[in-house]
Amino acid sequence: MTATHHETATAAASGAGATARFKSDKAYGGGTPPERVDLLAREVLSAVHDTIRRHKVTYDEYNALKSWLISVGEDGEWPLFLDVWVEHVVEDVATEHREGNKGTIEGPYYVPDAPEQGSTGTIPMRDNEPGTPLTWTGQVRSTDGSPLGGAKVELWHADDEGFYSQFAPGIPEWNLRGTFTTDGEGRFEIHTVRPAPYQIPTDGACGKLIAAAGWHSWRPAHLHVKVSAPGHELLTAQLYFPGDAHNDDDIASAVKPELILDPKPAGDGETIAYDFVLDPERS
Ligand code: MBD
Ligand code: FE
Repeated sequence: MTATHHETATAAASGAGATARFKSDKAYGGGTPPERVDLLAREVLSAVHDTIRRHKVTYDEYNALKSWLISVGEDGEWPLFLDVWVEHVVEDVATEHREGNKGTIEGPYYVPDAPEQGSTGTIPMRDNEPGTPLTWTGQVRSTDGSPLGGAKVELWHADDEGFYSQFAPGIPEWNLRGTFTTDGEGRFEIHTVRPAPYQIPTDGACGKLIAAAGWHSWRPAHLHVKVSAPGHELLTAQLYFPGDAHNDDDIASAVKPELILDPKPAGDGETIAYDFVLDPERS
């Protein structure tokens, strides 16, 4: 199948989708106590004030910021902006106690409840889905080495053009999104295709910031996963491919050396072996 959504993929449409997804699915942090809001809001504002004084920010620059912030909301790009430039630090802090697998950011394009595929299966994809076929075998274990049968491995990733189903037009709803459940020995085998690198939309507010600052707009190709098992902390991670030009300068700062795969050629595609170790929940 030839993908034809190129012309119609817009920042505003994928941003609106990501914003709706977030609002339908996430707690808002409404329980944050006033002392904490006071402390954090004051410190962030104070860092802004310091920057203005240190660099003698002008009214022109202040108005450029104001109009840009308005456009982030209009384009629905708050999820994209925050997940690209802020989430990686939140993730580091949230998982620094872990002994098991390194994780990384979730990003804006996760959708829960992707179709169940069992322990061995093919992720939902189109007939003749473009891209190098990928066979991934792995095992989920606890930090004490015991295999975790019945663990969930939720996998979602971009297609061979860098587009995500449900956030770009013209792609079937659950394309390249699936839930796998490990067998009694904690093992799984997943068939999919290699994703392409991801470019931040150039026509939205985030793209305007990138262009205005002279940055590049790329994330390296990646597979997103959430791995979960009863009594264990949820692991959110991404896996990367060696040699990707942007592994060293991911715009979202989400690559860690432990998350880079070692694919081996096999037939008309490649195989990867990657296991997960989950931390037991802390009491
Ligand atoms: C992505 O695909 C992604 O994973 C992140 C973190 C941000 C933007 C797009
Ligand atoms: Fe992604």
